[in-house]
Amino acid sequence: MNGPNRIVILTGAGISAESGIDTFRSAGGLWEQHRIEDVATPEGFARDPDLVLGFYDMRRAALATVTPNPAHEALARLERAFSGELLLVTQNVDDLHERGGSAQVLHMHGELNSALCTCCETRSPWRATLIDRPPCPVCRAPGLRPDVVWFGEMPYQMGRIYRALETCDLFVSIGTSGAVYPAAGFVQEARSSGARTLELNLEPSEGSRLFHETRLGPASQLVPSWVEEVLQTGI
Ligand code: BJW
Repeated sequence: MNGPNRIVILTGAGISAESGIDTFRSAGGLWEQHRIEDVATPEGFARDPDLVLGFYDMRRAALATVTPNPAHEALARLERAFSGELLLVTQNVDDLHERGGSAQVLHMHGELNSALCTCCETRSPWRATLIDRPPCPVCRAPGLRPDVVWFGEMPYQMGRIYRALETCDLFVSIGTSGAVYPAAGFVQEARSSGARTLELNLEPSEGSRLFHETRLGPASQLVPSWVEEVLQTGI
């Protein structure tokens, strides 16, 4: 194959928008209905835990009612058929990549279906509500919080992500506004390592000018056609 041997793909809320999950920064998005500093910071959680636990319980319940779209399914096809190395990094806390068929997904901002114990720091698979203060399955303390990364906290597995960015041939960013670091800086990391960079998004993101190529449109159309391109021509 002539094409890239190593691909890093970063996804954001835009890839799940057509499944019916609100993005953060669009009109009618999550941050229009909730103040970021109230629901997505450790300080907000300390101030009003019921508000934050209720917000994530509501989103976890909503997640069970939606299904993956053709963009998630196309990335799963790519994972199965691509002969090189592929790292799929998502900022999303939903599980639509997994339900769409992807076996290896790195959730850098955590997962809705996981709880983090503030007492023993164990991460446990979680489908139920948290607002009723259930005990941690490991230490039994009633100190569970959503296992998600809030502003001011360190995203998961950054070492592994930066190592992959240093050696990738192609970096593809899908459905993210480029407003939140460190993910917004991945394109520059990849470029400085010599990778080609491609953005697939509904509209130009904050970092569009940093990409070699930007394709605009809905993820459910752009992603399947890009995947076919890679599998047929190797790019
Ligand atoms: C479609 C579409 C369709 C729509 N098809 N596309 C000043 C400068 C630089 C950095 C900082 C700074 N001050 C503070 C910071 C750091 C801070 C930060 O970035 N702040 C910014 C506000 C500037 N970052 C942090 O604190 C992070 N931690 C950190 O930096 O630790 C230190 C560190 C140091 C060195 C290395 C590493 C770390 C933590 C950030 C945590 C973010 N958490 C959230 C919440 C997660 C839990 C939850 O879901 O509630 O993560 S915030 C929220 O934003 C969520 C998302 O993952 C993230 C990104 O959003 P995303 O996915 O881009 O969504 P949108 O809505 O913004 O965009 C959607 C896009 O899709 C749009 O472009 C649409 O057009 C498009 N779209 N429909 C295709 N159908």
